[in-house]
Amino acid sequence: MERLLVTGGAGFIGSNFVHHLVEHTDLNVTVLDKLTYAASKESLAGLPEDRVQLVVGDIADEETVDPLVAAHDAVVHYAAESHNDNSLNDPSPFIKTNILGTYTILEAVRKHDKRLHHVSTDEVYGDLELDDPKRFTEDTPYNPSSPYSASKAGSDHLVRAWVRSFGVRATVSNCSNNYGPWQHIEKFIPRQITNVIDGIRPKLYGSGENVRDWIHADDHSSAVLTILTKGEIGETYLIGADGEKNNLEVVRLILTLMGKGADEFDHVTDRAGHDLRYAIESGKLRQELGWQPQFQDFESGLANTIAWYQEHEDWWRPHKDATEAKYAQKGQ
Ligand code: NAD
Ligand code: TDX
Repeated sequence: MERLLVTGGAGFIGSNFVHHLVEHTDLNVTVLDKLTYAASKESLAGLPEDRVQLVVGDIADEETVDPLVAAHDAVVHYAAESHNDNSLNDPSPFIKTNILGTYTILEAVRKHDKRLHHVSTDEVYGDLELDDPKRFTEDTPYNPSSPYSASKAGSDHLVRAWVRSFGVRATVSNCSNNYGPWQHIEKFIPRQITNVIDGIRPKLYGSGENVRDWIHADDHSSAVLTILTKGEIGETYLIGADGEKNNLEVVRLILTLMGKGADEFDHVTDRAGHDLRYAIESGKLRQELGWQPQFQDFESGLANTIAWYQEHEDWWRPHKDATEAKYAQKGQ
């Protein structure tokens, strides 16, 4: 494998993956990205031009996708509409990109017999009770709650069907909540960090008892690279770093790490259909493929992330007012 096509490589996790590839492999990378509101070319700035190329285009456009897939050895598919709150406001781009876009990628890898890794989320499994001793495994039944998670579940099913019916050489991963640099400020952690920088009180949906299982984006990247190189075709791997925290704890930690009082936040209108808890059991990936996360200490990973947003205000500032105006309309 020499040439890799990375869809969505100008987004949060995709750009972290491209940086990871440049640092840890000799691969040449083409990023295919539509450059939606969630993307940023700056996240790829400074990477060696002889190894990383950006093609601006839509994954649902067969004429763009087909020749690119033909010209690469493998595809790692990150491109998606990714924000639950946006999917509640308008589901249509989620259906087009996440379902039709994945279908277009699948038809191209089938036609040209290329290896595919499909990146997905733990949200396809629905949610868990707070006191449930079980966590999500590769055998947990699908039960998505939001238009976003339903569209990702649909894309996963398409990949599994193309493996079984057409012999496409694909793997799937379902990862828990990522944090780290280059995450759009609509998402929970960077929204609260940039709120505190601006003197705005963090906004907690509902009671804040909802639990997310946090993993650093660089650990997600090393897991995807491990699956791409060592994973068994047709298999699904869950990616997680044992990082369960409720939202209240996370907001309090952000506030204290930023020198504020732990209670200087507001409770706001809850998300419709808000999933209560996600938790990943990642034993298969660790035992069969020998992967393990490097960021084991959430507090220090969060402190690094806070420092990154403090140092990169030029990157997020242009989006802050519009992002907050959208939330304000919904009392959030
Ligand atoms: P993001 O919204 O930050 O980035 C998505 C990228 O895809 C953007 O660069 C955007 O321009 C691009 N894109 C969107 N529609 C496109 C289209 N039609 N054609 C080409 N490019 C398009 O998302 P993210 O948080 O980086 O998530 C990346 C992937 O990882 C998604 O598939 C998501 O479901 C999955 N995932 C995310 C998380 C998380 O915590 N953020 C966790 C598990 C899995
Ligand atoms: O202002 C907020 N206040 C708040 O309490 C925001 C934006 C969110 N929240 C809550 C909702 C969730 O319980 O914080 C938690 C995390 O919210 P998001 O950052 O929107 O992430 P989530 O909905 O959990 O989904 C994320 O993880 C799984 C990614 O956005 C998805 O792409 C991924 O699949």
